[in-house]
Amino acid sequence: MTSTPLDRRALGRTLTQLANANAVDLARRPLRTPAASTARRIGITGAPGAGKSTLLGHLALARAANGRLGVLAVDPSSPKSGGAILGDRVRMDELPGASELYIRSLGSRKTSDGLADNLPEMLDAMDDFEFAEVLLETVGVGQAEYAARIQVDTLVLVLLPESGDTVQAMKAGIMEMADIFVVNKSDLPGARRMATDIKRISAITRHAQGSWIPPVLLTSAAQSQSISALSESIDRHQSWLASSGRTEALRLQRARYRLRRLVEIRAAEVIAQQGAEFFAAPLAHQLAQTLDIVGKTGVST
Ligand SMILES: Nc1nc2c(ncn2[C@@H]2O[C@H](COP(=O)(O)OP(=O)(O)OP(=O)(O)O)[C@@H](O)[C@H]2O)c(=O)[nH]1
Ligand SMILES: [Mg+2]
Repeated sequence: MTSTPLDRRALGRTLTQLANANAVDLARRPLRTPAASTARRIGITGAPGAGKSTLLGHLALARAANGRLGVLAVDPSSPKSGGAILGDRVRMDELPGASELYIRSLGSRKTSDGLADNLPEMLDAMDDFEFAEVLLETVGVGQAEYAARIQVDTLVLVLLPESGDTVQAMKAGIMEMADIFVVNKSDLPGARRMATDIKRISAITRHAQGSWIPPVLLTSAAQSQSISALSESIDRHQSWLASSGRTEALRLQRARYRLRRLVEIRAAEVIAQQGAEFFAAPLAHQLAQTLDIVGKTGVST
């Protein structure tokens, strides 16, 4: 499936360099055409403690036979322990024959969107290293989901029974973003009822003919068939993306997001470096004047 064996050290080095790169470094990287994205990207997101890492570990085992598999876990609190926890859950000796699995935990330090620093570039690096698939874990509700949505092809939203997660997700507009809903820890009470509620809400929120109807699944770490069902659902969504032409659209959206992000990072760097000088500059003066004019004329932007 892949031509060269995975050079783990080189990949590790590349990811570290990218995590520390500033906007100028990033802008100097050769631009990738959307078509150069080759790895399937699957996002697993949800509230803290929803069981994402555990689920991801089981999914990795179920999907490793599909080719070189990368797992990136964004852990805003403790990047080191997050990786260790996930590492422990995936026992390498449980992997099928020639599988190649790479797991890395990423810290999120500067970013306001809750994702790891320079995650888009790190995901591109996974393409350079010929991964067939990347599973991405992100924590949080709100901005992190939006940013994750752009970076992945298939977004799995993990919810907990009787947690108020559905209400939170609805408020943050995540119900419309998810491709697959998972009510996890289905061994706990209230899981079935919650799945029914989500189906009802999802039926109201959706939309046009021919669009993807997000399935609502029940999963539990102890039930391997629930993990297989999730894995199959991911495959179905991937096929749907390819046949509907959505993959291309997603990749273009990603390229735009990335450009905007680069400009934002650069602006933040300039402000941090030049501080008062920046604000005293003619640009700031112009900005103030513009705001004044806008304020007086009542023009909204
Ligand atoms: N009852 C039950 N507990 C589970 C299940 N899956 C995971 N857990 C437990 O839930 C807790 C959190 O699991 P994690 O996989 O670390 O959850 P997470 O969403 O990755 O957590 P963060 O990364 O900290 O947001 C752990 O104590 C797990 O043992 C399940 O299917 N059923
Ligand atoms: Mg986790």
